[in-house]
Amino acid sequence: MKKVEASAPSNIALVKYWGKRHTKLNLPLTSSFSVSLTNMRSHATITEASGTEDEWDIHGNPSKAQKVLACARAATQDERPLKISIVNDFPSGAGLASSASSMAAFALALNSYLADDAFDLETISHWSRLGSGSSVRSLYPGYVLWDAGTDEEGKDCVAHTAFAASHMPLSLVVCVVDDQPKPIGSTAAMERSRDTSPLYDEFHANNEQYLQEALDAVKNKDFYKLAEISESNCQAMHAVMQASQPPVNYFKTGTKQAIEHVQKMRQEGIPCFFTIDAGPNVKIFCTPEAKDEVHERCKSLSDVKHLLLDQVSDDSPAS
Ligand code: 2P0
Repeated sequence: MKKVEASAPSNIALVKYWGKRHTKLNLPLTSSFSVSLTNMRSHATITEASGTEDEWDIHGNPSKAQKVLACARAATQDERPLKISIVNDFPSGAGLASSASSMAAFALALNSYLADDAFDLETISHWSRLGSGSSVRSLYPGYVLWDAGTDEEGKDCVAHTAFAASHMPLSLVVCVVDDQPKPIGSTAAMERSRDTSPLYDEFHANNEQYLQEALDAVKNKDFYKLAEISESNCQAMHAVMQASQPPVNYFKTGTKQAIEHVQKMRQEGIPCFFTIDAGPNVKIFCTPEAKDEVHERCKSLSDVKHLLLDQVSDDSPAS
């Protein structure tokens, strides 16, 4: 029996995506800039279904994956029922980008199963985007720029590696404050922000400048500039969320504790900065040399359940 497996990493945005120009197609209003990780990954396996229906073994509802599958089927004209398993080797739905990595892994597996790897990465990214916008970034290694594009159908809404991870190596310590699924999903929360937050337009108006400064900081290997831009962009996104009605608040007690801890460590000269996505968990980026110290010092945080270690990766998910 034919069986294919594919995997893709989680990615963390340094300049965030928080709003769409087309909801159904998951086309972002603005471009975003992320790093793809090494350890936190999703693994997709596809085999033949035993009956006439698709069989799903995935975390939560298969609705996002079904959109990716429909797109791959339309491209390949292959309607065979499939048995699909997608496993994340880190907490799912907790703001650790598990939809991104799982949809990227699934789209790669579909290209292998239905098309013997005939489609290129750009086409695969159009499939995976329908399940999760930010999954487009998980298909590329290193520092990744996802261009919002302007085409109505999203033909130019594509990502690429802007810099190799080796250009400016970064380590990551994730403070897991809560590993339960988030109270409101990203798509619904983005719509609420669009409809009610007075800070929504300003956040997007500033995107071009954030992007340029973040790209320059990486180009110049300027860790502290990247820290400044990335924290500022993260705080601006959470301000947009919190100004929504009703507020979108992903922070918990441990989130604030970890943020203060990062600020204290940086004042003491430890090169580190934080970023937070649609969940309470705090991602602390640092130089590889500082990783052990940051890791050790985060162990004392009483409201942090556990720590995950990772680093920016140069391994291509599609290789
Ligand atoms: C990001 N997030 O740039 C931002 C920051 C969450 C906060 O991209 O609606 O689950 O499926 O496109 O892919 C959330 O990503 O959202 C996200 P949809 P998705 O990382």
